[in-house]
Order: sequence, then structure tokens, then C-alpha cells
Amino acid sequence: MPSEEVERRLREAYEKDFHFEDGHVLGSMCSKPEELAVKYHALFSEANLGNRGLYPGTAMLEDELISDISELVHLRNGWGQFVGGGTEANITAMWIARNLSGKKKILAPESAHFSMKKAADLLGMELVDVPLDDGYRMDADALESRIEEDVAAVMGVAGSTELGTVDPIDEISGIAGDIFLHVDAAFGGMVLPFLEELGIWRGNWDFRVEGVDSMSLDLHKMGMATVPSGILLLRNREYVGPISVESPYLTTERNIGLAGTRPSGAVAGAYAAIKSMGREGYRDIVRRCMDNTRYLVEKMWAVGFEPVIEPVTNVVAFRTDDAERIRAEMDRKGWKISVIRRPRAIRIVVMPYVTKEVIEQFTEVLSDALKSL
Ligand code: 0PR
Repeated sequence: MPSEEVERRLREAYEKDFHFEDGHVLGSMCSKPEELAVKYHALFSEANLGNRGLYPGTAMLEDELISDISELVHLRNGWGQFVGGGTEANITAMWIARNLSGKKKILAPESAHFSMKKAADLLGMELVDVPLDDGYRMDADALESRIEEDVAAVMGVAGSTELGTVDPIDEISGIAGDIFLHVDAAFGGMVLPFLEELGIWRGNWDFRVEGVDSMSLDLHKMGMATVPSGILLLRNREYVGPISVESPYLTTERNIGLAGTRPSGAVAGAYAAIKSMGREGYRDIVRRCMDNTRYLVEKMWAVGFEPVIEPVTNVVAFRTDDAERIRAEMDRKGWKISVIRRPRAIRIVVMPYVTKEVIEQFTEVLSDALKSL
């Protein structure tokens, strides 16, 4: 095919997609990446950290990135790996917990992301739901009553997918004792540290809690990095022992983790985002997203919607028995929102592109949609 035709087809496909800058995507946890991230993702597109010895430069970027993110979540002398996202990080953490303990039960809050179901299924483990309290956080008493000899891992969420809530990780750690504790901060990892710096919220949710053994943290969500950019962090380097395999024909003796070939252009992209934004850049983004979240709540009250909880992060859901119909109607009008089932609600993620103007337009269109419903 002549390259003009290939490009024409690519452009046509691109035009079919929704784009964040159009401001009509209100249910996504991803964001438009930093320009430098896009540029350097492309430059490093042939790199493959699955064979680290060939890419000492990219490996250096990964090490520095892991070290910066470790510092952000108070991990010292730990270990980390760049992965394809929260799903891969969650699966790998459960793989480690199973192999370290030789046990198969995972205790996870009902609010856990569906990637935990995949982890349990793939690893032949059993996922046991722990109910939530009134604030939609893992209920510590309910967790305590489920702790038994056969538990391989307990996991908590720091920034839940549906409501943005943070489980009481320190309390959970106290109850879990020596059991492997994983924190899913795929979304919250790049929000909570900055909420703390801004004095908006405080909580013990990261490696400051001694019992926390591992964490997933995505940079393709609130990290302004390119997709796929996930990070898995481990308290102790030795944890990788039971998940590494010999890799005789590669440049390293052992291959660690789920992926062989690893998406390493994204490492350069994430590095570019982190270094150019810095703490100040992320703090500004989080401040803006939280301002806009409050503005959205205000506007939604005016249209007659009550938030399920006062938002902790920039994820907010509004109660309604008509969530599905509202979603469908908004979809017809070109707006993408999402719904949650328990409680029944529509859900909006106030990412950086969800500005005050977008919120005003959205609530107007929503108000019209309600009339026609
Ligand atoms: N853990 C949490 C708390 C998550 O919210 C997610 C994804 C994951 C793990 C899994 O991460 P990966 O998707 O990186 O493997 N949360 C979003 C969701 O499932 C992902 C998403 C992003 C969905 C953008 C849609 C979208 O447009 O809702």
C-alpha cells in the first residue's frame, strides 16, 4: 500500500476515536500524556527491557523512575519494575504472595478492581470478598473475621476505581499481621501524595505502613505518561525469587515478572513526564482536579444529584436508579460517562481535561437529557 493510503487509513481511524481534549470523555482514568512523554516514547520504541543488557540506557531510566516513585510512596531499599499497568502489577503481586506463602486465598474488598478476579483465576487462587463499611472502605471487622491459616494475601485499594475511596491500610496491616499485604494504588498513587502535600487529605496508605509488602501504581492514569505505564513496587527485593526464571540466551541470567518483552518506549515516556512535571507540576494538576471535582458536585446538586460520598479523590459518583438510561441518553448526545451498580450511580472521573467549562456544558446537557427521560 502506498504510504499516503496507509496514513489516510490511520488518520481515519484516529478521527473515529474519542479524544480527551474534546472534553466529552468523563469516565476514563487515562489522560492526554505530556508532549515530551509522547515524543520520547516514540524515540525508544524499539527498546525491550526484557533483554536489559542490550538497553543499558533505557535500564538507567527505569531505575531512576523506580527510585523517584519509591521515594514518593516512602519505599526505601525496595525493588520495583515498570509493567504494563495495574492489571499486570496486581497479578504479579498475587503471584509473589502465592509462591512465598504456598497458600491460595486472597482477601480483597468488594471494591477491588476486576483485575483481582483475573489474578485469582489465572493463579488458581480463591478471591474472598470483604464487605465495605458505610464509607465504602474495606470493613476492618469483617476482614478480621475472615483471617485464617490459609490466607496468602490481603489487599487494599488506595483510590478505588468506582468511588476513589482509600481503604484503612494501617488498620488492615494490623489485622493482616505477617500475611502478605498488597496495596492497589493504580489510580491513587499519583493523587494521594499530592493531596497530602496540599493539606487536603491525610492517611496512612503507603510504605510508611510497615506491613505493606507491595504496591501497584499507574503512571498512565494521573501520571500524565503514555499508555502502558504501570509500576510494581516491592518492599523487599528477595520477593522476586519465586517468580523469576532462568533466561540462558538473554543478556541477563534470570527473567523476572510476567512479561518477556517489555513495553519500554513507555519507560522513556514516563521518565519524561515525571521529570518535566516534578512534584510541583503534579501538585498543580491534583489541586485543579480537586477544585473541579468540588465544582462538579455543586453543579450536580443543582440538577438534583447527590454524591454517593463526599469525594476523597477526583472520582465521584452520583446516586440514581436511572444510571443505565442516563448513560445511554448521554451517549446518544456524544458524552461518555460510566455507571456503577452498588450503589446505583453514574460515575465521573474528573481528569485534567474535565475543566469548569466542560462541567458547565455537561450539566446543561444532562439537565436536558433528564427532561427527555
Ligand atoms: N486497579 C485500579 C484501582 C484501577 O482503577 C484499574 C483500572 C486497575 C487496577 C487496572 O489497571 P490497568 O487498566 O492499567 O490494567 N481502572 C480503569 C477501569 O477499569 C482503567 C480504565 C482506564 C478504564 C481508562 C477505561 C478507560 O477509558 O475503569
